[in-house]
Amino acid sequence: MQLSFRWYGDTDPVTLDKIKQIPDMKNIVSAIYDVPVGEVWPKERINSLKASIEKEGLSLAVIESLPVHESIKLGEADRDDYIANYKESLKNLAEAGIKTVCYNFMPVFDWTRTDLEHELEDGSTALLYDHDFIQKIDPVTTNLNLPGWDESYTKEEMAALIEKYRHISEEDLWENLGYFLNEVLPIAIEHDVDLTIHPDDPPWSLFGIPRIIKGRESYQRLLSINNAKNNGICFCTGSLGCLEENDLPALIREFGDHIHFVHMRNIKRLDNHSFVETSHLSKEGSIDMKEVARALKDINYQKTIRPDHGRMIWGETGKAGYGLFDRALGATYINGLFEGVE
Ligand code: DNO
Repeated sequence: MQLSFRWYGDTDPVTLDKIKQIPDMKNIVSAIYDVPVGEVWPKERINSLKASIEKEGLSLAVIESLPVHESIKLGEADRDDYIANYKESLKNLAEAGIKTVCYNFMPVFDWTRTDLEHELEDGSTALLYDHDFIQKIDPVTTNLNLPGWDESYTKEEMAALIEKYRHISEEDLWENLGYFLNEVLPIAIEHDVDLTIHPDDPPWSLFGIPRIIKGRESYQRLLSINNAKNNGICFCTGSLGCLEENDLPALIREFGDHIHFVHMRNIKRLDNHSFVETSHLSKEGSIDMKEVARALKDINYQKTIRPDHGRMIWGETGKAGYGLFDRALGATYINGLFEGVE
């Protein structure tokens, strides 16, 4: 496996010169953050992102994410324009030598948590998801600063968007995902780029809006759209692990040919669908990380893994889930797990 680290570009307080001091860290996962969703990523921007990473002796291994415009997820009349732009961005990325591109098909809200600074017993802070709270609130009127939300929407725009999704079923969303993949996969295949879909986080419907990438049945259906290896999976242990029924090692063994990117982190499942993010260690959460590593070793996984969210420790402040220290500890733990299982 190739260890990697997410870097949010020049404004990220976690700088490349620090990242490269993490043992065995050579690959960067990044994206272009200031091109509005749906527009083409220009070649020059991709090349300059790549150059800034290479200047530090690291390599840009994965794009996370090339986001999918809501018109595509909603199946609206102008989706073809956005799909054409998506294809163009994919080609530009392929020409720059990028082989793995991550995306998600979560309507409106990407990853959702209710508390970004939940204090753990040891004084560190972590991300928490309280399901009862989510069920009680209206996402438009509640002033929540959730990490995965597209902040470019006004409240009115968000309300209108949510209203549209309330008329969309899971079936409709699957149909729209199929339409999108049937269009973009030929380009990915032609340029040998692996598209990897991130699971819904958490993997269930929120605010009456459908979500479809949740576990085994979702992956079977995804691959029934197209079984090319380029129709890939970003295997996120923390997202899939929110559902106890998801047997992570079994999923890895079953869908391994399509797994081209892995996010490793641990969560502790609490009552009634709530969960808290813990350190990466197996014994601190609900996920047996060693068995995940063993399954990846069994399928001879050679691609990229990144330590996912960390807690905030040692007084660090910064982007929720994406500080340096605890993710670096996670990276070192992952290295140890693989050294052990190999
Ligand atoms: C959160 C991330 C997600 C992920 C996207 C992929 O920490 O795992 O925001 O990047 O869902 O498209």
